[in-house]
Amino acid sequence: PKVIYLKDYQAPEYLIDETNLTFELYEDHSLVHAQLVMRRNPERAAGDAGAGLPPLVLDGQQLELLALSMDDQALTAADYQLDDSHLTLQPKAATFTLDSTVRIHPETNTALEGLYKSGKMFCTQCEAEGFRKITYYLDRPDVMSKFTTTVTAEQHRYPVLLSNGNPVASGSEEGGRHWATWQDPFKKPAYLFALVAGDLWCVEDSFTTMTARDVALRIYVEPENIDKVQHAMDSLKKSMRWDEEVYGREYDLDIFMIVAVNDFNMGAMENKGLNIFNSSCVLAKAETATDAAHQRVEAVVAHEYFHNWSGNRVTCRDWFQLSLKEGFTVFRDAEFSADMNSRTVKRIEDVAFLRTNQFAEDAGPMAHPVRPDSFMEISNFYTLTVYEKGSEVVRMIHTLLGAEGFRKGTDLYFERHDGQAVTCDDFIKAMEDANGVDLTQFKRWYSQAGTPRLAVTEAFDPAARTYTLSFRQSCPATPGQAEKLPFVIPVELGLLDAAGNDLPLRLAGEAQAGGGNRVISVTEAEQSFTFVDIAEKPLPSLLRGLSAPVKLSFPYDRDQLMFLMQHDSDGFNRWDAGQQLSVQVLQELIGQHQRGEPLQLDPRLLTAFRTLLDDESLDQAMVAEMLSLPSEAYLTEISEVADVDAIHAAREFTRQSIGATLFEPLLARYQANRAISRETGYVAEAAHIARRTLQNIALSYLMQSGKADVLAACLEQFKDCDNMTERLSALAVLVNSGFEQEKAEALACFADYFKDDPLVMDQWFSVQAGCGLPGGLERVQALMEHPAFTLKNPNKVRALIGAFANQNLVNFHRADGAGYRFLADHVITLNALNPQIASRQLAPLTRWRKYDDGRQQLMRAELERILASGELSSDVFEVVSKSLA
Ligand code: BAL
Ligand code: ZN
Repeated sequence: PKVIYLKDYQAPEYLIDETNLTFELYEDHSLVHAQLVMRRNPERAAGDAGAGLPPLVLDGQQLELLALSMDDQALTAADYQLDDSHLTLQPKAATFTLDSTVRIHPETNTALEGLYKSGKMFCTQCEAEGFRKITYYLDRPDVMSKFTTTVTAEQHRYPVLLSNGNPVASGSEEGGRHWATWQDPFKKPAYLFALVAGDLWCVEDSFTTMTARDVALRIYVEPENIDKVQHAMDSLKKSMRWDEEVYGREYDLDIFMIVAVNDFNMGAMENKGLNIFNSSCVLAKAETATDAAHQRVEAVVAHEYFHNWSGNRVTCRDWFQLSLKEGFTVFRDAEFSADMNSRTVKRIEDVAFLRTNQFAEDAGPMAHPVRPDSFMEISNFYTLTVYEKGSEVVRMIHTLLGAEGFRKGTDLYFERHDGQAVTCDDFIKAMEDANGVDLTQFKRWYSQAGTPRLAVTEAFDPAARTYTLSFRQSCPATPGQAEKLPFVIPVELGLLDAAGNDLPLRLAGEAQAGGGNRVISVTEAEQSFTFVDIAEKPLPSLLRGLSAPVKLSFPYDRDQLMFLMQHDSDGFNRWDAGQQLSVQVLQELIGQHQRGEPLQLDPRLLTAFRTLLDDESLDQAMVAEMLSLPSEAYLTEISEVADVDAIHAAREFTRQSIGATLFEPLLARYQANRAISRETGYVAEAAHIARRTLQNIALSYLMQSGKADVLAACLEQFKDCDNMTERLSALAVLVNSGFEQEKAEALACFADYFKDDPLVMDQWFSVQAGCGLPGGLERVQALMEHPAFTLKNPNKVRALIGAFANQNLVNFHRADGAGYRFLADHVITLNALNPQIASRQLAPLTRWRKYDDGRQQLMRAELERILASGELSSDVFEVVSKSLA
């Protein structure tokens, strides 16, 4: 495959003012008629007088060209060149109309890109480059066009026919077919095109916008899911209101539709006026979806809705700018979730995810800047770096400018660029111009890959009453980037006195002290900040809320971390101090395991956890977060060389010690919370979610004891609850226990009851795939044969293969390499079926440098086997070849 470079970007030679599409959908093929009203791009026309018009090169893949005409003149094969990805022809005039008819095969499209069938319905996924599998087109985001779409299909099978914009006409045809025409008044790139045809039911509601316009809201699902839509509808209305209140952004069409489909590569897609969702990100009711799933639905509905402005009204000039819309929109959805739920807990969850997964990507062979410089396959760049780190970059701008300054910047950005396809630089320029600041150095966050390190030391001078913090920043080399220049690192901090209060802060040279929390900007490789009027040596609380996506180090001892856990005014840093304490304790145990010594847990961790459990005034959600140990994946990420077995042994030993030593307070919390669950039934509110989370964490620790009465409590919860949060937690605890008979019965009973609900079965697969008890690979191999499993459904692949390789590290990294062989076998099969999903599943193998020599060799051998396995998709080829480089 060819490498595409950002530096080679050129504006399009031609533009498409109007796109008129007619789809004829049949069971064994479909026909697409496209009429494109085109003209020479004036931006590129300077030399035309002498040189004549350049050729028109349209993108097109897997299309059978049946007819082509220009300005109503039929073209023959002599008039154009056709290869497997382009149609090239020579326009005779600067404006012209091109008509084409192609035949495509959605019914056999297993890549789920372009037009395809999910179950019995037709649907589309065009981002990033799927539209070229629908018709010949200028399939690039800077070509924006007004679309009119007519869909014709058999009425009985496909009573609902949808596309972008507003419905303008419909009717019946002979032979039991019918049609509908949709018109989208907003110009858009082809990646935002959508079409759906199916036997769907919908839940309808309405929203009155800030200028008192009524918008019809419809969520379409297959009939059996009609009772799982209310939560998404509520989330949609909250999102629409929030975007008006926080960003001043109003919805612009008269109708907003969401469609749920079972087979979908991504989480969801923001097509203009017609969002298409993976059913896992829209369907939720208490009996079948956990609290976490409900929160994910709320977040994804918001994310896709927010794209209407950050993505659709203002879109990307080219795919290197993907983070322009994704980083910004992730930041917007994270702030929305923070406002709807607990801000601190949301930040904790996001940071734990970022540190475990994005930091690992930044340290691996696929590391790339938030705005990549090159790619082979753009689908490989829908990454945690573009999304999550991109969001952190926007968050830092928010931190540096403050909420008001940031809003001034977004107002200017939307005003200046509405209807345009723009770049990350345009976004920054709007922030600069609206605030009168210079973000030139800050922009290195877009161009330099890797996670910066920030090492901090302190010096207290009692005589001068000064306290100095010295920062040293560095950033490891990443592929293609050996040296990095200093970043702008906003560090939010406080200094705690002996009683745990924030001291008023005054930097040397400042006239007076400010509050106890402030942001300083570290901009140089080495830089010191001296605080004055400091009578006694304080304890610093650094990088509050993770104010920059960096790895911070400060030589805290364990007593200091325990102090911060209790006293830091910043909830996030209280949690983070607990995590650092746990990491220190776990790393000590890992060392003991490696040296063959008996494991001895530092009792201070148990003391800290007991304090949390005993304090009933604390927010239960925070207690639950703080009682959660760092994951094995995170412990792997922060290791130089990850010792899989030692990490697993240390963490399991700690869990057992917690369960044994804190049995009484854990049981008290469990019983009290479970009693409320029984009494109130399921309540979807934050306080109840927090209570259930703590209840289930307590249960998982208690079960480590192996006591019969804990088993009885677990079985009681499994059988006698009214919601998936309690049921699935009880099942997971059983699956990870040694109670073989009860486990088998519970799994069978669950599968029998929920066998017809694919999303619940995904959870059933995941719980088993993640079980770290010996024999994990064999269990997963057996589950691959289960009738509910299929490689053709991305959710199933993620639930079983993905959960095994990413969350069951001790089994996946078996020393004999059988886990690696298993994954490689399925990547090879998936490469032919669905390249995007195949490439995604590869990630754990790409991290081979983290492991010991033996495992490194085994992992590399599997990557080489994939490379030699035959014709590889560009998706898989890019990841494998970069991993082996
Ligand atoms: N644009 C792809 C799906 C999403 O990020 O919303
Ligand atoms: Zn997005």
